[in-house]
Amino acid sequence: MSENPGMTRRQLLGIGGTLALTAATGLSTAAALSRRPAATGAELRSAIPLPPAFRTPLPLPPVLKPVSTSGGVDRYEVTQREVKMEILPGVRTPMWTYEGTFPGPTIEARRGRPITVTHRNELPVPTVVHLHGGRNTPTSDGYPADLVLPEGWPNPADGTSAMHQMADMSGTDGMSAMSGPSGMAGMRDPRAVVTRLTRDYTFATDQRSTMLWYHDHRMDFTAPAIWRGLAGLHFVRDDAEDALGLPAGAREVPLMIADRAFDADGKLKYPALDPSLRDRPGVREPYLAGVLGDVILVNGAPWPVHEVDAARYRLRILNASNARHYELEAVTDDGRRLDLVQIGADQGLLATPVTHRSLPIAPAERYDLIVDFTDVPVGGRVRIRNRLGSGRTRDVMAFRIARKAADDSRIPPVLARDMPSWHRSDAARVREFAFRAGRMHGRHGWLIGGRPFDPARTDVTVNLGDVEVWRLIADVHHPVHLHLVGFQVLSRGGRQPLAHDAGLKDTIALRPGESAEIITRFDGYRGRYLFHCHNAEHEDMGMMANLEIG
Ligand SMILES: [Cu+2]
Repeated sequence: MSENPGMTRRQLLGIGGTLALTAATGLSTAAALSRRPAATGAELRSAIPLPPAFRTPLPLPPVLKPVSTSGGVDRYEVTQREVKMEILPGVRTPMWTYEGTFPGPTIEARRGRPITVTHRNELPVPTVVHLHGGRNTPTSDGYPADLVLPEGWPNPADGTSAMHQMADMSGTDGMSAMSGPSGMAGMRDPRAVVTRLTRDYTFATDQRSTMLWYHDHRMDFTAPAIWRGLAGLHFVRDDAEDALGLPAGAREVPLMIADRAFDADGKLKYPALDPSLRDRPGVREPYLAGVLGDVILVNGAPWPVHEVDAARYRLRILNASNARHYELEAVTDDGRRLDLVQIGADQGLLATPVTHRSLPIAPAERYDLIVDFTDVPVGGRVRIRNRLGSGRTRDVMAFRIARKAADDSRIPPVLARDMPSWHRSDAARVREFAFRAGRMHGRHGWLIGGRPFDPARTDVTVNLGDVEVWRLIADVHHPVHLHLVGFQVLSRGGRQPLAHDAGLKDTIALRPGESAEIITRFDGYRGRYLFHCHNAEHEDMGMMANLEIG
């Protein structure tokens, strides 16, 4: 909210605010867009002294080693557990982690080589892992009701086998999930597959090379679980990409950007209605539109600094924030903006590079960028700044140019030749979905097509192999994510897509009052998938729908 001092909460929520006004008075889209707020959400303020920027070294997440590699399948094990981590210098912060780190360990997969990841839940609540952007079977897609129960969590249906249908959880601590205030937590989902302690996720790795990320996707509690640390990177690589000659090794740097806020005792702040995250989902007012933090973390460090050669670097950027949008730019000490040469989007390499001066990035979006530090003087600095931030959230991180060095990397004019060419005329049908605030079970909610998420209801059925055009309409910022498929942006606001819409995407950032069209072919697997808003608070408050591929 600090970013929009003139905006009231009602306006940010789009209830009785600018967008309702737009509808009532027929204001043009252009007028609505001209008063577009920079953010949707409210900012928490840390209650602990914050460190200066650009002092903490950038951590690089450890790469996970397989426990076995037999039969052409690499097998990994990840234990989800609570640890105390030093995120702010000298401060201990309890986090929920994959393997004791935040971000979780990076998985490096090769195209064509399937992997199995066995997750073990030693956290106090049920979890479920989704590989965002992965093309996987429904059983390994991390459906929000496919829970892995921790030890001691009441068995939802006593007397059934280890893999069983989800039943209501009434009788747990006097708070039944069936009667949770959102009314969603315990809705019967006859298709849910619940396990205890562990679950194997098998990833086909039959997809374009790109950077994916894995994170918790538990129904109603995704936002606080990611906030507490349940997120990690997952690369898919292939020979064609290796042959391009892009910056590699130490000159390829993953950057997971996420905002957080800290309490006086070092704990993460989060406005959960139930801080134990056991029973009652949701956040307090005024955070219903999204939770923003006042500390910008990159790879889990506050406003870090990274030493680099005066050479080209490949930056693999993920916005893992719950609700915060960034518009990134790279600025030298003398105020010069370096080109951001985009070579890839959410779902892999672009056909050809696209050069930007700044790049907007919404929650869950990824960019694959080349930044050239060659002409920056040794000893100089390049700051990554957020043009949408204010005060300290304007800074993200910095690179310090440490030395001159040889550079044999290149940016080929053609990056990929396997881009799909879907045309509007290929579409079997056109669908329209409105992403809007509304009422859900007597409370504030976020709705798709006027309805809150119900796992037992099939919202959309598409035929395997069909091309469809989807028109998505937003009231406030909604980064809309489709599971299973990548898509292309056909139009935005009735016009040509923007420069940063290039390539294959799995998340599109709708801006307030905006509509956009996407096109995709629903291929891969049959079964139940999802599409939802990736503002994680919106997702938890109903903005999700079932996508049945039949
Ligand atoms: Cu949303």
